[in-house]
Amino acid sequence: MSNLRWECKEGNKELAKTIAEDLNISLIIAQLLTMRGINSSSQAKDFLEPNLKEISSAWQEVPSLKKAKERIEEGIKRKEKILIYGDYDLDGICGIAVLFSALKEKGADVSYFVPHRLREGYGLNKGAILKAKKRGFSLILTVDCGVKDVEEVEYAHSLGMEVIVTDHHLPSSSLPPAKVLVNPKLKSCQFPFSELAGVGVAFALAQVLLDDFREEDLDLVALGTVADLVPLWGENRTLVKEGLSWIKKSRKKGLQALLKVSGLEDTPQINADYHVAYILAPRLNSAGRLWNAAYGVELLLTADEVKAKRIAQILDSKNRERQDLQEKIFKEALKLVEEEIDLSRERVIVLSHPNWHVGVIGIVASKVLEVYHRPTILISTGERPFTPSLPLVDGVRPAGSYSCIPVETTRRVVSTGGLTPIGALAGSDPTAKGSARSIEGFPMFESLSKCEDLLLSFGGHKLAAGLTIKEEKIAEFRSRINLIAQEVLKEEDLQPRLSLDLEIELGGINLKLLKELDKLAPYGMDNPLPLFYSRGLKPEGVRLVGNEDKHLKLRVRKGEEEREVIGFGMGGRLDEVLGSARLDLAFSLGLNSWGGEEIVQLNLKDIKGIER
Ligand SMILES: [Mn+2]
Repeated sequence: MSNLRWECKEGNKELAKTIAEDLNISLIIAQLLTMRGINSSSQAKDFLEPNLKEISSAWQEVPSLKKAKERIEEGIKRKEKILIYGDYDLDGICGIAVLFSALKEKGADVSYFVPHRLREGYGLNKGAILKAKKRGFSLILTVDCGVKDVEEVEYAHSLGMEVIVTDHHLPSSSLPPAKVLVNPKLKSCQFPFSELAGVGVAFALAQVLLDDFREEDLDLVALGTVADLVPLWGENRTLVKEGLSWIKKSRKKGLQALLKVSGLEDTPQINADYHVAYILAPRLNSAGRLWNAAYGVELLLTADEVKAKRIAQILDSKNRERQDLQEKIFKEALKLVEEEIDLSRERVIVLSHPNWHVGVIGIVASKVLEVYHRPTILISTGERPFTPSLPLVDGVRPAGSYSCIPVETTRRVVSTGGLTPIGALAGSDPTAKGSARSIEGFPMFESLSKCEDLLLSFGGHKLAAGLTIKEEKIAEFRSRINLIAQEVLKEEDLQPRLSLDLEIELGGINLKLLKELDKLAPYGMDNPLPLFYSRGLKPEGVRLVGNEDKHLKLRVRKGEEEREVIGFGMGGRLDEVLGSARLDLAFSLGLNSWGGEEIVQLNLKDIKGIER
């Protein structure tokens, strides 16, 4: 039985009619546009026909970008050693790669550095800055981080270095005293669009720096922007739409190798919501999660085919390792919920466990949230396994990076295994690290703010956040955040919902519609894949297909019309379908091509059966 509450939107039919007539598009497309916040024909036109040229000329006029360019050019002239200091997630590593190759092209003496996710954590840190100073760097250029690192930027200054911060995160009340601050979220920076990802900001700087719009680097902009879950609107949509088409024709050896190892070599067009989000991004991110993100950067930069192939293979196997680890922690978490949590009393799930891998607890928290549909916070305590940032693995060494292990730790090899000859290091740490995911109705960052006195640090936004806490404070934190939830969260907030766009009759579902829908892609944050529903359908030819009968396949009929339906991973709902005389289905539309024939297929999202 479906426990999802279907929420059907209305859209603005009058407006949709006008837009459809003005732009000569179908009413369905126009309706979907109004549901995505479009409220005029000209907005609809901008959305459907993104314009790269406009973006690039607008960036040339951004004062902070011009200032950054001046400082970098000065550094190149003076033969300064420049360090690009970026974040370890995909947004960060794509941004590093874009700026690194731009600076190389300008003839700069440039290296890059990515902090170790588990040992050093997010953002600038003093240990790494000191190492950079000792190695003779005098200019640090951040990517996707730095806007909150007031103390660290001051520290760099005290050592006689200068910092250019490029970031897209929301600044706190005090800004770092950087030489130049480039952040579209800052009004003073005068960006035309405030929602760029870190790689978008890096790309903007690169093109101002080079006086050239390097379209071939839009492949990296697309990857980072989609993975960072920024809204796929405005400039982001334009960059991603163009960038996706560059991924397949990329001349970057690393991307070619990654496509091959991911089985996407023969896919004609890479899409955002599946190929990037579920196949490419997790592989590229696995380096930073379980290993060292510098290898991700290296893959994106290398011109060496053999090396590219090798790193791509390692990332692929790291990704599998990550999946196994994630699965193991997920099972442990579900067991803990059953044993320790009274769901009728506690609306926020707070679990802690020693040795949970901090690189994956965020993903597991979202999976637990999906099961119970309530805010979930997973905390790893005590000795945590982490992999070292050794610069040489399997004969591959990131050439443009410099290795930096700022914090001396007592090392103890606790396990070996996997493809690479590295064991996990363990250092005991009194600080427990947590990852939080939330639902609509419980703004996580705000709620954590109310627990500030119990936390060592926290950061994030409405739906996702990270925190550190002393182990002995966890119990108190758990009861406090649940008290907050008692006030804030309503019973109905805990009911999982499925947000649907439009009701459609089977007769309206055809290849022409599918082609038209393509105009709305790329799908992602704030521009979801359109979901439809149809009512009173008669099921026919119901069967299970695929590995372990995982998937549900059937035909549905209403009157003269009949369509194919596939429910990926919905094999468990077989009895429900068999026991129903009529079905209401929620679905997206996809293409199924076999034997040279193309048909539209309904990709099932949910079923509501009407019993026999
Ligand atoms: Mn980012």
